[in-house]
Amino acid sequence: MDIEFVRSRFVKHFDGKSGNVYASPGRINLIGEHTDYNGGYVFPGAVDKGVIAEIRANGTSDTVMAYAIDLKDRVDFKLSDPDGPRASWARYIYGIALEMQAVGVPVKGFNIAFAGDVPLGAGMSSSAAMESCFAFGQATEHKYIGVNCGIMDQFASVFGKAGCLMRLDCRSREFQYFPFKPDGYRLVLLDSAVKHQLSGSPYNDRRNSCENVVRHIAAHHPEGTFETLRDCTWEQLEEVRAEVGEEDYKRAHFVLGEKDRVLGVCEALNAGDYERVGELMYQTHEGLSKEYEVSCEELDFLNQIARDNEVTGSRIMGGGFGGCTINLVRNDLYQRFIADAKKRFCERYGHEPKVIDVVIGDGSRRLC
Ligand code: GAF
Repeated sequence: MDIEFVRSRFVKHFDGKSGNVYASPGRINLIGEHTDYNGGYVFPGAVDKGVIAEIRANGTSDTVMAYAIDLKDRVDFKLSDPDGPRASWARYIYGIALEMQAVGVPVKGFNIAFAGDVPLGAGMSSSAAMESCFAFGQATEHKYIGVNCGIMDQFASVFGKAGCLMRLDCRSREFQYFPFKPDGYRLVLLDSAVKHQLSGSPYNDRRNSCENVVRHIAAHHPEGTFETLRDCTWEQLEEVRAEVGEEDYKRAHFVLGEKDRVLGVCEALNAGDYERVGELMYQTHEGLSKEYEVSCEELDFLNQIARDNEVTGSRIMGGGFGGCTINLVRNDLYQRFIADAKKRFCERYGHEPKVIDVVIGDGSRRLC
């Protein structure tokens, strides 16, 4: 990401003056998928790729002039317009500004230009990177984009720390940094280029299924407090199996297992047992594919290639429905795995997967 590049565009597109520059990263997630909105644990880290935005007050009461450098698209809108802008990228800016006003921050007109290098639609949270350059990303997703996401992406983007993953308890919001420099292994993402877009996708349906199961369990146990699947046990899930139906049962079954797997990964990391971390990653992939049903043919194929190459661990990363796999691979197997993945994927789908080596970077910050 290049500050000078963003500054040159900002100065050119507006009134020649410079503003303040902020950076916010995308994220990876080692394990703990679809657990955040179920009150469970996640294990993300910020990456060295993200969004840089330059911003300056423009002296108006509520006019925002926004320039998306990569798209070469300029949109001006008023914060007082109840509908807001139509361009989806501009709706993030609109949503964030309105959410800030809603909590009492006086937001006036401003100019903004931004650029990013997080691959779009790869499941690395380019939208959270954009939102965290400002604040309040999760509410923006809910109210202005239509994705009832959990807190993981924005949290990782804001609190990321170079060289560390973090275990976040999404119920209490307590988190702990875990230095992550696996001796003899590396993390690599393979982007299927199947564009994952959560808005309008069955992402919200998955969340509804989980909430439905919680409601049924709560009805059986009026003495207890059941806010999310985090509060539910395996036995309680079995009790409501027939009444919630097989589909919702499978979704909840995955989530309960995933909660345990994150804890299993923590134990394995503490013991330096990366082979165990990898086993749990494969189990997560199975669950996301067969129970939560957020995989696709291309991602299952990439997972199979990882297995064939004896890669330690591999799974879909992020919300699913496209995007990439995250792979924990021994250094000595890395070249062979990547070459095989490129060759076989290209033979089947006519293009190679994009290879993204993971470097764990810092969270949101002001650059100048
Ligand atoms: C997306 C969402 F934005 C996150 O909140 C999380 O639910 C993730 O999918 C799945 O773990 O990235």
